[in-house]
Amino acid sequence: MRPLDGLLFDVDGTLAETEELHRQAFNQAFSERGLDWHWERDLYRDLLRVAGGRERIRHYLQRFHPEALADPDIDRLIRELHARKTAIYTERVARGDLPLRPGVARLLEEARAAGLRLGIATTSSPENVEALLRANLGADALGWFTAIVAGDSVPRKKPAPDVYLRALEALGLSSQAALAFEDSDNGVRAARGAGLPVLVTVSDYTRGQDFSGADLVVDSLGAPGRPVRILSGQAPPTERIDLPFLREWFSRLPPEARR
Ligand code: XBP
Ligand code: MG
Repeated sequence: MRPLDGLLFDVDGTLAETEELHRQAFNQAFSERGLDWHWERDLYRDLLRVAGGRERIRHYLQRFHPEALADPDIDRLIRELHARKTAIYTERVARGDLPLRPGVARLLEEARAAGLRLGIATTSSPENVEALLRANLGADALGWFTAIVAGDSVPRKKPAPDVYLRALEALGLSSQAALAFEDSDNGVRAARGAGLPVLVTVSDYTRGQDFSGADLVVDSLGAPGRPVRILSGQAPPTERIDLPFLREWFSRLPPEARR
Protein backbone atom coordinates (compact mmCIF):
# COMPACT_ATOMS: atom_id res chain seq x y z
CA MET A 1 0.00 0.00 0.00
CA ARG A 2 1.69 3.22 -1.17
CA PRO A 3 1.93 5.59 1.83
CA LEU A 4 0.38 9.04 1.97
CA ASP A 5 3.34 11.21 2.94
CA GLY A 6 2.19 14.74 2.21
CA LEU A 7 -0.86 17.01 2.08
CA LEU A 8 -0.90 20.11 -0.13
CA PHE A 9 -3.54 22.77 0.54
CA ASP A 10 -4.98 25.49 -1.58
CA VAL A 11 -5.92 28.54 0.53
CA ASP A 12 -8.82 30.61 -0.78
CA GLY A 13 -12.04 28.64 -0.53
CA THR A 14 -10.25 25.56 0.85
CA LEU A 15 -8.69 26.58 4.18
CA ALA A 16 -11.35 29.26 4.66
CA GLU A 17 -14.26 30.89 2.83
CA THR A 18 -12.10 33.91 1.99
CA GLU A 19 -13.48 35.18 -1.30
CA GLU A 20 -16.36 37.25 0.08
CA LEU A 21 -13.83 39.18 2.19
CA HIS A 22 -11.54 39.54 -0.85
CA ARG A 23 -14.51 40.91 -2.80
CA GLN A 24 -15.31 43.47 -0.10
CA ALA A 25 -11.65 44.50 0.11
CA PHE A 26 -11.43 45.00 -3.65
CA ASN A 27 -14.58 47.18 -3.60
CA GLN A 28 -13.33 49.25 -0.67
CA ALA A 29 -9.99 49.87 -2.41
CA PHE A 30 -11.82 50.97 -5.60
CA SER A 31 -14.16 53.24 -3.67
CA GLU A 32 -11.36 54.87 -1.62
CA ARG A 33 -9.71 55.77 -4.93
CA GLY A 34 -12.94 57.40 -6.15
CA LEU A 35 -13.45 54.76 -8.83
CA ASP A 36 -17.00 53.67 -9.73
CA TRP A 37 -15.83 50.06 -10.16
CA HIS A 38 -17.96 47.73 -8.04
CA TRP A 39 -17.91 43.93 -8.04
CA GLU A 40 -21.29 42.39 -7.05
CA ARG A 41 -21.27 38.75 -5.93
CA ASP A 42 -22.37 37.31 -9.26
CA LEU A 43 -19.79 39.31 -11.20
CA TYR A 44 -17.08 38.34 -8.70
CA ARG A 45 -18.01 34.67 -9.07
CA ASP A 46 -17.32 35.07 -12.80
CA LEU A 47 -14.14 37.11 -12.27
CA LEU A 48 -12.80 34.39 -9.98
CA ARG A 49 -12.09 32.35 -13.08
CA VAL A 50 -9.07 34.60 -13.40
CA ALA A 51 -6.54 33.68 -10.72
CA GLY A 52 -4.58 36.46 -9.06
CA GLY A 53 -5.92 39.78 -7.77
CA ARG A 54 -3.98 42.04 -10.12
CA GLU A 55 -4.77 39.81 -13.11
CA ARG A 56 -8.43 39.89 -12.05
CA ILE A 57 -8.52 43.72 -11.99
CA ARG A 58 -6.94 43.88 -15.43
CA HIS A 59 -9.39 41.28 -16.79
CA TYR A 60 -12.30 43.32 -15.37
CA LEU A 61 -10.99 46.48 -17.10
CA GLN A 62 -10.57 44.65 -20.40
CA ARG A 63 -14.23 43.67 -20.24
CA PHE A 64 -15.90 46.69 -18.68
CA HIS A 65 -13.55 49.70 -18.84
CA PRO A 66 -11.19 49.10 -21.80
CA GLU A 67 -10.54 52.82 -22.07
CA ALA A 68 -8.84 52.73 -18.65
CA LEU A 69 -6.16 50.42 -20.07
CA ALA A 70 -5.02 53.22 -22.38
CA ASP A 71 -3.83 55.21 -19.34
CA PRO A 72 0.00 55.09 -19.31
CA ASP A 73 -0.13 54.80 -15.51
CA ILE A 74 -2.62 51.90 -15.45
CA ASP A 75 -0.01 49.34 -14.33
CA ARG A 76 0.87 51.50 -11.35
CA LEU A 77 -2.80 52.08 -10.54
CA ILE A 78 -3.51 48.33 -10.59
CA ARG A 79 -0.49 47.66 -8.37
CA GLU A 80 -1.53 50.36 -5.90
CA LEU A 81 -5.16 49.24 -5.83
CA HIS A 82 -4.10 45.64 -5.20
CA ALA A 83 -1.66 46.63 -2.47
CA ARG A 84 -4.41 48.62 -0.73
CA LYS A 85 -6.85 45.75 -1.14
CA THR A 86 -4.34 43.34 0.41
CA ALA A 87 -3.85 45.71 3.36
CA ILE A 88 -7.61 45.95 3.92
CA TYR A 89 -8.01 42.16 3.62
CA THR A 90 -5.11 41.22 5.90
CA GLU A 91 -6.21 43.74 8.53
CA ARG A 92 -9.69 42.21 8.68
CA VAL A 93 -8.25 38.67 8.75
CA ALA A 94 -5.87 39.65 11.57
CA ARG A 95 -8.93 40.92 13.49
CA GLY A 96 -10.33 37.38 13.39
CA ASP A 97 -13.01 38.04 10.77
CA LEU A 98 -12.25 34.80 8.92
CA PRO A 99 -12.45 31.36 10.63
CA LEU A 100 -11.05 28.23 8.99
CA ARG A 101 -13.55 25.90 7.32
CA PRO A 102 -14.91 22.92 9.32
CA GLY A 103 -12.31 20.23 9.97
CA VAL A 104 -9.33 22.13 8.53
CA ALA A 105 -7.55 22.81 11.83
CA ARG A 106 -8.30 19.28 13.03
CA LEU A 107 -6.84 17.65 9.89
CA LEU A 108 -3.76 19.91 9.89
CA GLU A 109 -3.01 19.07 13.52
CA GLU A 110 -3.66 15.35 12.95
CA ALA A 111 -1.38 15.26 9.90
CA ARG A 112 1.33 17.24 11.68
CA ALA A 113 1.21 14.92 14.70
CA ALA A 114 1.54 11.93 12.35
CA GLY A 115 4.61 13.44 10.70
CA LEU A 116 3.14 14.07 7.27
CA ARG A 117 4.76 16.87 5.30
CA LEU A 118 2.42 19.84 4.80
CA GLY A 119 2.48 22.39 2.02
CA ILE A 120 0.50 25.38 0.77
CA ALA A 121 -0.02 25.92 -2.95
CA THR A 122 -1.99 29.09 -3.59
CA THR A 123 -2.44 31.89 -6.08
CA SER A 124 -3.16 34.27 -3.22
CA SER A 125 -0.57 36.79 -2.00
CA PRO A 126 1.75 35.48 0.74
CA GLU A 127 0.58 38.23 3.13
CA ASN A 128 -2.94 36.83 2.90
CA VAL A 129 -1.76 33.30 3.74
CA GLU A 130 0.30 34.41 6.71
CA ALA A 131 -2.52 36.54 8.12
CA LEU A 132 -5.01 33.65 7.83
CA LEU A 133 -2.71 31.07 9.46
CA ARG A 134 -1.58 33.38 12.26
CA ALA A 135 -5.09 34.55 13.10
CA ASN A 136 -6.52 31.03 13.27
CA LEU A 137 -3.65 28.74 14.31
CA GLY A 138 -1.20 31.07 16.05
CA ALA A 139 2.15 32.54 15.01
CA ASP A 140 4.02 29.23 14.93
CA ALA A 141 1.56 27.72 12.43
CA LEU A 142 3.64 29.01 9.52
CA GLY A 143 6.29 26.54 10.66
CA TRP A 144 3.87 23.62 10.29
CA PHE A 145 4.32 23.89 6.53
CA THR A 146 7.52 22.71 4.86
CA ALA A 147 6.60 24.89 1.90
CA ILE A 148 4.28 27.85 1.40
CA VAL A 149 4.19 28.55 -2.34
CA ALA A 150 2.07 31.64 -2.97
CA GLY A 151 1.21 34.39 -5.43
CA ASP A 152 3.94 35.61 -7.74
CA SER A 153 6.60 33.14 -6.57
CA VAL A 154 5.98 31.04 -9.70
CA PRO A 155 5.86 32.18 -13.34
CA ARG A 156 2.30 31.02 -14.05
CA LYS A 157 -0.73 31.04 -11.74
CA LYS A 158 -3.41 28.33 -11.57
CA PRO A 159 -4.70 26.50 -13.64
CA ALA A 160 -1.01 26.13 -14.54
CA PRO A 161 0.59 23.45 -12.31
CA ASP A 162 3.53 25.63 -11.26
CA VAL A 163 2.58 26.15 -7.58
CA TYR A 164 2.04 22.43 -7.07
CA LEU A 165 5.23 21.43 -8.88
CA ARG A 166 7.20 23.94 -6.78
CA ALA A 167 5.52 22.73 -3.57
CA LEU A 168 6.20 19.04 -4.34
CA GLU A 169 9.84 19.89 -5.05
CA ALA A 170 10.12 21.78 -1.75
CA LEU A 171 8.49 18.91 0.14
CA GLY A 172 10.79 16.40 -1.54
CA LEU A 173 7.79 14.30 -2.50
CA SER A 174 6.65 12.70 -5.72
CA SER A 175 3.07 13.31 -6.79
CA GLN A 176 2.51 9.59 -6.08
CA ALA A 177 2.81 10.16 -2.32
CA ALA A 178 0.83 13.36 -1.84
CA LEU A 179 -2.75 14.63 -2.02
CA ALA A 180 -4.02 18.09 -3.00
CA PHE A 181 -6.98 19.82 -1.34
CA GLU A 182 -8.75 22.33 -3.55
CA ASP A 183 -12.05 24.20 -4.01
CA SER A 184 -12.06 25.33 -7.66
CA ASP A 185 -11.84 23.95 -11.17
CA ASN A 186 -8.73 26.06 -11.78
CA GLY A 187 -7.20 24.46 -8.72
CA VAL A 188 -8.15 20.95 -9.76
CA ARG A 189 -6.56 21.52 -13.16
CA ALA A 190 -3.39 22.87 -11.53
CA ALA A 191 -3.07 19.92 -9.15
CA ARG A 192 -3.86 17.33 -11.83
CA GLY A 193 -1.35 19.03 -14.10
CA ALA A 194 1.25 18.29 -11.43
CA GLY A 195 0.13 14.63 -11.36
CA LEU A 196 -1.55 14.91 -7.95
CA PRO A 197 -4.82 13.29 -6.90
CA VAL A 198 -7.27 15.95 -5.70
CA LEU A 199 -9.90 16.14 -2.97
CA VAL A 200 -12.30 19.05 -3.44
CA THR A 201 -14.24 20.75 -0.67
CA VAL A 202 -16.73 22.85 -2.63
CA SER A 203 -16.82 26.49 -1.49
CA ASP A 204 -19.49 29.20 -1.62
CA TYR A 205 -17.99 30.81 -4.72
CA THR A 206 -17.11 27.62 -6.60
CA ARG A 207 -20.38 25.69 -6.21
CA GLY A 208 -21.45 24.50 -9.63
CA GLN A 209 -17.97 24.52 -11.20
CA ASP A 210 -16.76 21.47 -13.15
CA PHE A 211 -14.74 19.26 -10.77
CA SER A 212 -14.61 16.28 -13.15
CA GLY A 213 -10.83 15.95 -12.74
CA ALA A 214 -11.11 15.55 -8.96
CA ASP A 215 -10.85 12.12 -7.28
CA LEU A 216 -13.32 13.04 -4.54
CA VAL A 217 -15.69 16.00 -4.10
CA VAL A 218 -17.27 16.70 -0.70
CA ASP A 219 -19.14 19.58 0.90
CA SER A 220 -16.64 19.89 3.76
CA LEU A 221 -14.06 17.91 5.78
CA GLY A 222 -16.77 17.28 8.37
CA ALA A 223 -17.18 18.49 11.94
CA PRO A 224 -19.20 17.40 15.00
CA GLY A 225 -22.86 17.32 13.98
CA ARG A 226 -21.91 18.06 10.39
CA PRO A 227 -21.03 14.76 8.67
CA VAL A 228 -19.31 14.79 5.28
CA ARG A 229 -21.58 14.88 2.24
CA ILE A 230 -19.87 13.03 -0.66
CA LEU A 231 -20.84 14.87 -3.87
CA SER A 232 -18.83 12.77 -6.34
CA GLY A 233 -16.10 10.10 -6.38
CA GLN A 234 -15.77 6.71 -4.73
CA ALA A 235 -15.42 6.68 -0.94
CA PRO A 236 -17.10 4.98 2.04
CA PRO A 237 -19.56 7.13 4.01
CA THR A 238 -17.75 8.99 6.79
CA GLU A 239 -18.51 11.43 9.59
CA ARG A 240 -15.27 13.26 8.84
CA ILE A 241 -12.29 13.33 6.52
CA ASP A 242 -9.48 12.34 8.88
CA LEU A 243 -6.12 10.67 8.46
CA PRO A 244 -7.33 7.05 8.78
CA PHE A 245 -9.99 7.75 6.16
CA LEU A 246 -7.47 9.46 3.84
CA ARG A 247 -4.83 6.75 4.14
CA GLU A 248 -7.38 4.01 3.32
CA TRP A 249 -9.01 5.98 0.50
CA PHE A 250 -5.65 7.09 -0.95
CA SER A 251 -4.31 3.50 -1.03
CA ARG A 252 -7.29 2.44 -3.12
CA LEU A 253 -6.94 5.15 -5.75
CA PRO A 254 -6.37 3.63 -9.21
CA PRO A 255 -2.73 4.12 -10.28
CA GLU A 256 -3.67 6.54 -13.06
CA ALA A 257 -5.14 8.88 -10.42
CA ARG A 258 -1.66 9.26 -9.00
CA ARG A 259 0.42 9.57 -12.17
C1 XBP B 1 -7.47 32.38 -5.09
C2 XBP B 1 -7.07 33.48 -5.98
C3 XBP B 1 -6.55 34.76 -5.37
C4 XBP B 1 -7.57 35.35 -4.42
C5 XBP B 1 -7.26 36.80 -4.11
O1 XBP B 1 -6.28 31.71 -4.80
O2 XBP B 1 -7.15 33.33 -7.20
O3 XBP B 1 -6.32 35.64 -6.45
O4 XBP B 1 -8.85 35.34 -5.07
O5 XBP B 1 -5.95 36.89 -3.59
P1 XBP B 1 -6.28 30.13 -4.33
P2 XBP B 1 -4.94 37.93 -4.27
O6 XBP B 1 -7.68 29.58 -4.49
O7 XBP B 1 -5.26 29.47 -5.25
O8 XBP B 1 -5.85 30.18 -2.89
O9 XBP B 1 -5.68 39.23 -4.46
O10 XBP B 1 -3.79 38.04 -3.30
O11 XBP B 1 -4.54 37.30 -5.58
MG1 MG C 1 -9.05 28.19 -4.02
